[in-house]
Amino acid sequence: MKTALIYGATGQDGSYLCEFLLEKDYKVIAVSRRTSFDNTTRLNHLLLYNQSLILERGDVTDSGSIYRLLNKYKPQEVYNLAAQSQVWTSFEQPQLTWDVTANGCMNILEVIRNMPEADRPKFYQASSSEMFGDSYNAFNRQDEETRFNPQSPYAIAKLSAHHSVALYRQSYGLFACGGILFNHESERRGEHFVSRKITRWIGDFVWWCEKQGLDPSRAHFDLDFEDEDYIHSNREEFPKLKLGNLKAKRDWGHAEDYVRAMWLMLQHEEPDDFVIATGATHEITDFLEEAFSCIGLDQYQKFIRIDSDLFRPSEVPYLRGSANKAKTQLGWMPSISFEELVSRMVEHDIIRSRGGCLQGSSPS
Ligand code: NAP
Ligand code: G4F
Repeated sequence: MKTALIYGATGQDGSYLCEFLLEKDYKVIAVSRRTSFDNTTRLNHLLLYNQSLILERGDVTDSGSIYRLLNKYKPQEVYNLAAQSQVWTSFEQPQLTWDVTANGCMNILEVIRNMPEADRPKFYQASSSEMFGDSYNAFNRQDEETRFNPQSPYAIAKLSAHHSVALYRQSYGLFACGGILFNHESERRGEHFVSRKITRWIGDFVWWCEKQGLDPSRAHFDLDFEDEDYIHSNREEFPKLKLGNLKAKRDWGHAEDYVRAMWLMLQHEEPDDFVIATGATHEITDFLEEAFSCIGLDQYQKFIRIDSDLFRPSEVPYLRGSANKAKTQLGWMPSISFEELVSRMVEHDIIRSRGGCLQGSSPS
């Protein structure tokens, strides 16, 4: 039985990766940082029934704790998914973002480098398409050869970690891979990312309509939208969905497909960096249209409000990846379409708002 150790196991990707590796018969060490409130919501359905899943406390900013865990379990594979992963927050907390997202990776690499060669695990680093910033190639895509031009403290920290992985691979012979993953979402996505913010709002809106006996798909006939901030029925009011820049384009896939790519990279004969993306790009407005159409509404514009405070000091305007290298060398292909991704998220959040109990659901 192989052992894998995951930093960031309590996050969106971490929970799917735990599931994926348990299905492959791994023993999985899920590392969770100390928080004042339970942060294992996305893992609880697995922790209840799996003897092969072990929850450990640790933090990527604490080298001693990394040393302790890697020497205790001597895993064959280490996945570093830990990060301060919100781009917006990185403008407000750049130093914390650097400590966790850049130094955290270096801390793990250093512990691995100092292990006896026979004990060294393979290492996966969660790199990001944010590292490209506003850059793309002659085919209007980003691939492994595209110049990096980071546009946020988050992207700068990720790029530093990405370069560290390449350096430790070349200089010390570590089996270390950087997965340059484009945006991937899911029913477990953090609630402050734009996709989940939209689908959570739709779930709550549907519930608000239903409890007043209104049909959400015909709701616009019964509601008053005149107020800039609130939608009014004849009994109650509901806050409009506040959003920032709707013109940015993202290449969105489903996290279930993307964790499979992480594992495939560590099974490849040579350590390398790979872009993981669907190859399609959509504006935030496309996401809105698709999500509102899931509840039979075609005019999302009436339900939202643009808030200038949500615009970023610097934006990544256009992401569209080319995953040809991963397709040919790893045999990786995405299986979940944009439309299926959006409808799964909307459906999940409607059930959630009605008070349904959902596996791996993120906390409210
Ligand atoms: P996420 O849901 O925000 O998960 C981040 C994880 O990091 C959480 O488990 C978090 O713990 C943990 N963490 C934060 N600070 C830590 C620390 N000091 N020590 C140990 N763990 C710490 O992010 P995600 O969407 O799953 O993404 C996984 C990784 O891929 C991240 O590194 C992200 O930057 C990167 N990435 C994501 C995407 C995407 O579109 N999702 C694309 C490219 C790259 P808590 O649960 O306690 O907060
Ligand atoms: O959903 P987002 O916050 O994701 P972003 O910034 O693309 O970052 C995500 O993907 C990266 C990979 O490319 C990861 F590395 C990173 O960890 C994270 O998972 O924002 C997407 C777009 C942006 O252009 C933003 O300006 O949506 C725009 N947006 C518009 N209104 C909004 C909002 N973003 C958020 N979070 N909230 C809004 O209200």
